[in-house]
This record gives sequence, structure tokens and C-alpha cells, in this order.
Amino acid sequence: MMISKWLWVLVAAAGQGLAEEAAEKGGKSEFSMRGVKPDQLDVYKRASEGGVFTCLKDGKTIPFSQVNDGYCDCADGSDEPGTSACDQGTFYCENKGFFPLDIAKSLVDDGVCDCCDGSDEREGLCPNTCANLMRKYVEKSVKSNNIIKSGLVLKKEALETARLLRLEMEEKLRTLESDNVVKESTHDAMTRRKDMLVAQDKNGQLYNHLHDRLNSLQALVEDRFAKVQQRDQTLITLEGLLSEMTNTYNPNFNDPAVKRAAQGYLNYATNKDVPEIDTLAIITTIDELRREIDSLPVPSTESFWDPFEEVARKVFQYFVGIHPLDLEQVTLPELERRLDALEAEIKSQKNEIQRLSTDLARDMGPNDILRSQNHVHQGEVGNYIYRLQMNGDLSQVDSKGSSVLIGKFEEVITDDYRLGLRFGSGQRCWNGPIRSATVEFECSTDTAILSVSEREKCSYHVTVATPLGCYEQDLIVI
Ligand code: MAN
Repeated sequence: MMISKWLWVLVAAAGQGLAEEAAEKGGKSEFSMRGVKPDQLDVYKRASEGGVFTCLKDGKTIPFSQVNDGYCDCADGSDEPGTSACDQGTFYCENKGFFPLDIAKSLVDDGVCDCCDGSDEREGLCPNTCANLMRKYVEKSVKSNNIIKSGLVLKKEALETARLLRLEMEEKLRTLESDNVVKESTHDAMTRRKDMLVAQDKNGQLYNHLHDRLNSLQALVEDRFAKVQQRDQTLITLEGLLSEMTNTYNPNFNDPAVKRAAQGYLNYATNKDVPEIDTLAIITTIDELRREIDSLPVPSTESFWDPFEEVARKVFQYFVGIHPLDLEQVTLPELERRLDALEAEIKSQKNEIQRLSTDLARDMGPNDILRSQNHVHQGEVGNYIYRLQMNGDLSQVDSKGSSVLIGKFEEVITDDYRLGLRFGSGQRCWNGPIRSATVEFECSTDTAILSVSEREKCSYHVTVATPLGCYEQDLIVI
């Protein structure tokens, strides 16, 4: 169901006509003259009483008998309001019972009925069709009003849907934002905990490493000391042998080699200076080092929550359901896994927050009405199928199925109280401009693409039947 445009023209004319009729009923004048508008009747009446008519524009006077006599006397045609003698001015059809009408004077007495009351032709030629026209007009008006009223109900529903959608999105955004605060603060706490565990881990590794090194150092020292002792024993044995040889050899044998060896031993024994190796001191130093390492301060694992975060800690526990202290039982690899998962969640949450904020900030027309128009409407016009999502994309699909973007919804345009849409940033035309479109609404209870015209190359105009095109202002007062 739709309302055609000519009706609006008629409605405007009706308004004007009814007002004039009312003025006449107000008792201004009983005098009548063919083709004269009600607001000028008085002028002609006074002229008829005085017998002289003054042309309305140039002030020329003529006898009243020359008015409507079939000859044009006034340059403005005002002496011939009811004949076709002068081209100037228009002929007024009173059309009682319907709507008054001004017609060209050339249509007067041409044998064709132009006024529904037949006043433009000689008496008896035209039947009075005003009552019939009025009946049809009323019927059409009732139909049109019914469409507008049903359309307005649907439009109201669309507005309510849009309002609820916005509320839903705002609520979602609020929840996401507050959840994000909790997640960020949890992330901070977990990161601190992780840093602590990493530090502890490093300390632990360093501690073990140093202990291992000290143990091997001690083992090495003890081993070397044992070997030194072994050598000492060997030396003592050798010294004993040499000493015994020196003391007991027989000089009478006059063996020069033995004599030299005995003398050498005596020299050695006189100058002998074997340094003491203080292994105990080395071992003690190692032990001291061990104690020093043991007494180094270890980072605290007690709490990783800032005192300021007491609230966040409670909120975390409330929302996440894990007692924050549970994290203190979590191993480093597990904590790293949880942190990775949390970071992914925060990232997608932020994207969603961004998407919702951008969408909520978009101009969706008065009372956000376009927000409810998510449906994709499809219509075949000419050689193409057009696909339209009023708050999304408008595209054109050819017979081979390849699709071209005509434009993305950019803004709602208003002309007086009527709404329209502008689509832009479409695909560039070959050798031409970027595609764009305007969308005009017509009141209807259904939504459908009615027509598409390419007013200039790649600049499209689309007419869409939709309840969004129904307005209270268009209701006809019958
Ligand atoms: C395609 C369609 C037409 C457009 C031409 C321009 O055929 O999008 O609407 O006029 O491209 O080259």
C-alpha cells in the first residue's frame, strides 16, 4: 500500500479551496460573476452598481456593460474574467462541493469540460461532476489516511526497537567498560606476580648455581689437598731414603756420584723451605660464602596487590569468582598461560568497546530511527538487483551475480519533516566518479525498493516504500 504524489497536490489545493469556501459562507457577497475569484467579487459588484469598470492594473475605465462581453478591453484582461477573449489572467471555477480551480482562459468555452461544475462551458454542456469527484477524493483520502495510520504504528514500533537497541548497546558498553577496568587491574596484578615469580625463579637458579659451584670448588680443593698430602708422603719417603744414604754410605769407596748425591741432599736439607698449605682457611672461606648466599634477601611472595587495589581485588573476586590469593598457588607457566588468555580477552573486549562507541556515536536520524533498520531489502529494477540495508550498504548486482558497492550509509537528510538518506564512498565508476546515492521514502506498510534512477553517471536516486516515510503531517483532514 502506498500513497501517490498527486494526492498531496490535491490536498494542498483542497485546503486552500475549503478556506475560500468558508470565507464566502461568512456572508461576504451574494453577487456572482463568471470566472471571478471570491476575493475580487466585491470589485466587480461595485463596478456593476456604478456602471463603470476600472481595469485592475492600469486604471483604464470602461462601461460595465463591456465586462465579459467577449472583447478584450483591459491590457490585464480583467474586463474578461469569464470568457476566453483575453489571454491574461485565469478563469476561476468555483466547483462547489469539490475544490475551486484556476484554469487558463483559453480553456473557457472550448467545448471541453475543465471545471467539475461545468462553469467553463455554456450552460447545459457539462454535467456537474463535483459531488462524484468529492466522493472519490474522500475515498482516496480515507485509504491514504489508513495507510499513513498503519505506517505510523509500524514507524512507532521501529522507533521503540531503535530505542531498545540503543539501550541494549549502551548497557553492553557499560558492562564491557567496567569489566575492562577489572580485567586491566587483574592483568596488572598478574603481571606483578609474574615478574615476582620470574625474579624468584632467577634468584633460585642463581642460588642453586652458586651452591653447586661452591660444592665443586670445595671438592676440588679437598681433592688437590689430598694429592698434595700424597706428594708430601712421597717426599718424606724420598727424603728418608736420601738421609739414610747420606748417613750410611762408605766414603772409603770413593764413589764420586754417591758423594755428590750425599752433598746435594745435605744442601737441600739445610735450605729446605716447604710452605704450609692452609686448606682449612680455604674451606672456611667457602663456607662463609655459602652462608652469605643463604642470607641474601628473597623477594616477597606475600602479596602482589597494591593497597589501592583492595576494591579491584574484591570486584575481581566477585566477577571472576577466583579468590585473588588463589593466584599465589599458581605456577609460573600456568600464570603465563592465564596472562596470555587474559590479554587476548582484553584485546577483543577493547575492539568491541571501540565498535560499540563508534556505532553509538553515528547519526541515525531523528530519535535514532535508522538504528532499527538492519534488514537487507532486495529489489529488481531494470537490469540489476539492488540490495539495501538502510543503515549499511547499498549495492547493485548484475545478471552475472557480480556486485558493486553504490555506497555506504552516511547520513539522514531532512527536507522539511520528510526524511531521506545519503549513501557515499561507493566503488569508482569506470572513467567516472565514486558511486553515491540518495534514498527517498514513500509511506507504506511494507518496505520495498520501488525505483532506481541514475540521475547522473553513477549518482543514483532510489525510492523506497517504508513506514519511515509516513508522517502525521500528511494525514488529510476530511
Ligand atoms: C555499471 C553500473 C552502472 C554504471 C556503469 C558505469 O554498469 O554500475 O550503473 O552506470 O557501471 O560504468
